[in-house]
Amino acid sequence: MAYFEEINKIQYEGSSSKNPFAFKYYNPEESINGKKMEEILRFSVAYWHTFTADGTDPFGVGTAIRPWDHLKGLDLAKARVEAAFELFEKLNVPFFCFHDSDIAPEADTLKETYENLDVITAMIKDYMKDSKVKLLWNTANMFTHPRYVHGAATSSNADVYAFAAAKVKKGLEVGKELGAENYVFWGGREGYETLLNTDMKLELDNLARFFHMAVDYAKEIGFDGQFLIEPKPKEPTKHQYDFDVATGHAFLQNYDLDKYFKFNVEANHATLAGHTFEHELRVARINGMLGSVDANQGDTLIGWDTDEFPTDLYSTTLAMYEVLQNGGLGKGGLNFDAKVRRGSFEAEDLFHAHIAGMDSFAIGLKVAAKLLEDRVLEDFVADRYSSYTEGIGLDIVEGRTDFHKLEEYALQLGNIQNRSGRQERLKAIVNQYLLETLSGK
Ligand code: XLS
Ligand code: CA
Ligand code: CA
Repeated sequence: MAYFEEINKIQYEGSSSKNPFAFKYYNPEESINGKKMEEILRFSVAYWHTFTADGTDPFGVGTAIRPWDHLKGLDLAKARVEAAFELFEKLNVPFFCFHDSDIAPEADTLKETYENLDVITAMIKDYMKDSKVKLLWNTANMFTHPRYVHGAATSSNADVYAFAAAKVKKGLEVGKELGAENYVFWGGREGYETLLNTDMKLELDNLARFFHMAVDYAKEIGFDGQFLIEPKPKEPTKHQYDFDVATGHAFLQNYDLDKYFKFNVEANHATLAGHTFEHELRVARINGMLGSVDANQGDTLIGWDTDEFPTDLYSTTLAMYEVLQNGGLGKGGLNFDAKVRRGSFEAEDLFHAHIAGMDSFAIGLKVAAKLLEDRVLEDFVADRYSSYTEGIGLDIVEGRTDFHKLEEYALQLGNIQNRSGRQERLKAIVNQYLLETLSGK
């Protein structure tokens, strides 16, 4: 059965196309620096936003109209798998991601929940056999059910901790079964509301123990996916332990976990942490910790995690600049952790949204590749720091100085001369590259 009958396979038609169901910039076969666009961008559909969510927001019930609305329980779960593979094929997206509870209903007991998961995992595995679509990552939902009221791996209740461990154990088994390239930990309830009732040290120690046990179990069963932590500063918890990449990195280093993990960086979580998307990507990249990306965007006028489809070309350009400088994303990808707006409630909006996101990242990729090819920012930055390539600067970076030598040098300095940072000029150049790419030059 087809769920999106009216919609045919989305093709690349070029920037002059007026067809709403066509890519204008995303051309999977196009070669950028000797690699196919498709291989660099590694797009992924987020199962929860596209097949499970219904448009509910903190003030209103769902608005989405979906062809599977009349179904319930496992029948509903199965219909979603069918619809998902239809959408993946039609959009020509190579990856998808899910939480355990997105694909199969949670039952009253853990054992029954496992049984539901087994049924749907087998079905997904079957669909994957006839498709080139792969699982970018899976994860465990350890935030929706009331048992996680005080957290999961940081809960004050050891029974909850054990339950969460069982969920992740099963998740790794499912990931292995489906050949997941990564496994994600996002700690939405791993944090605290007030220090008055919180043993922060015990919670952090327990979280680290949890991660070590996950690493051990992955080794035990031969799961070779990459482990990713997804930082977020707040929402739903007031203070989340994986606040941002820098905080998460310090945690991983503290507990001797940094060799087993990388980061899944989400644009909207960067915004909530008071950073730009490119800042978070840069911090991950320069520390060798950039694993994967949740490609969405936030809204500075709404204070929560709006998970919008990415359409800001400036942001996709600067993001792809980091990705290219990273030498690509390896096992990671660009996962659209993004939802259609509540007012975009028709099924075809799911296609418009993904097309917009894919085209926006394709443009970002092209502009970033051109900027890098012409060494626009590289040459400027290299020149800006040229004082470290000779004289006292070279002595500093090569470790030949101490405070005595630097003082001696400083005392004989006359008037210190600085040079302009040229921020406005650089922004104008980025705009020029963007507009040239858009006009097909
Ligand atoms: C929520 C997070 C979540 C993770 C996966 O804000 O983005 O969806 O990506 O649990
Ligand atoms: Ca996310
Ligand atoms: Ca989010």
